Amino acid sequence: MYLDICDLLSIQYPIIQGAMAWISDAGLVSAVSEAGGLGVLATGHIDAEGCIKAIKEIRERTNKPFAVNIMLLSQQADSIVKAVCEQKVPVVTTGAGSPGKYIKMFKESNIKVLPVAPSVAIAKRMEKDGADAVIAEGCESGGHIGKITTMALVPQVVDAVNLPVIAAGGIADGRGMAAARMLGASGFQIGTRFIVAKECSVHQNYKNRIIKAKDIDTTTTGASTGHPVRVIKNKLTRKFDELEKNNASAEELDALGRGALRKAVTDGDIENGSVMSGQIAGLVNKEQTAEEIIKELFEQYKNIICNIKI
Ligand code: TUI
Repeated sequence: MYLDICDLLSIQYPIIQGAMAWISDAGLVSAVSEAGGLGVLATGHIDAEGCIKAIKEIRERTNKPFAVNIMLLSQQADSIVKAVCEQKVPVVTTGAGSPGKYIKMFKESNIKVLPVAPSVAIAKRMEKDGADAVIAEGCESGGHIGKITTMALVPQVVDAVNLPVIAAGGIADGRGMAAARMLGASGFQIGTRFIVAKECSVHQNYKNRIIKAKDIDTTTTGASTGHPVRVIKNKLTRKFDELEKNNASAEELDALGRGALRKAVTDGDIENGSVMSGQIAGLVNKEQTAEEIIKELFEQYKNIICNIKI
């Protein structure tokens, strides 16, 4: 079903900023929302108190709608859901699991729910559970990913559910948005390009690494534990490869990954830290404000869509 995602979410442009743990904080979220997209606060790395503080900070900086992402693998998910409902945020996105048990609470607080679905079966379950739209996220995305590409996933999810579909994974410019629109998507989630937004507080080394990245610079770690994570190749990923080759236990792999994202994002250690990034990083080549990014994305998208020839 095509439905104007801007009407559903009361935003100006159909651009949703992907939640990124340690990265999408109140500064980036409020800048994206203020520019007319949907800023999404990541909570995978914070507790309920930190989440409430960030929500208040966002509200001090913008009156426009924003979302909070619930990372369902987080030990704090229950308390963050409670906080988000009390704060009556307008929109929630979810990742890394099924939000089914929370949907009643979200609805009672008048919160729109947009779960990430990495497969058709999961998207159908999200629809049955009461989602307002689904985010079909292909494995080109950075971070924790599913198994199939955006190109293959989006049209299959569009055919399988009677909900608006937001495409995610491998989109960083107006061409990617137009391509996803052709597959039936009503909105576009973009993560990697917003890492280099001027308002993004990630360490400058991380931004520079994204800007320098080439098409084949990402890999996945943790495939053997059932939680593959897309990151930029470095010393850490070579250690993961070595451990996985030697059939290391899930505990050993978890220990290597623990604290690694913070090391890259906060300390700027891009060799020993986890530099999560989508495969589209090779296309991201300059720092801009969130407003410049959103205006450029939409202008390019509009020009393509309005000039399509057959
Ligand atoms: O969640 C993400 N991306 C993330 S979370 C994250 S933090 C992390 N760090 C290390 C290991 C694991 C996580 C970094 N990146 N994207 C959304 C996403 N959701 N990708 C895949 C899924 C997903 C998977 C299974 C959504 C639903 C699902 O359902 C399973 C079920 O049985 O219900």
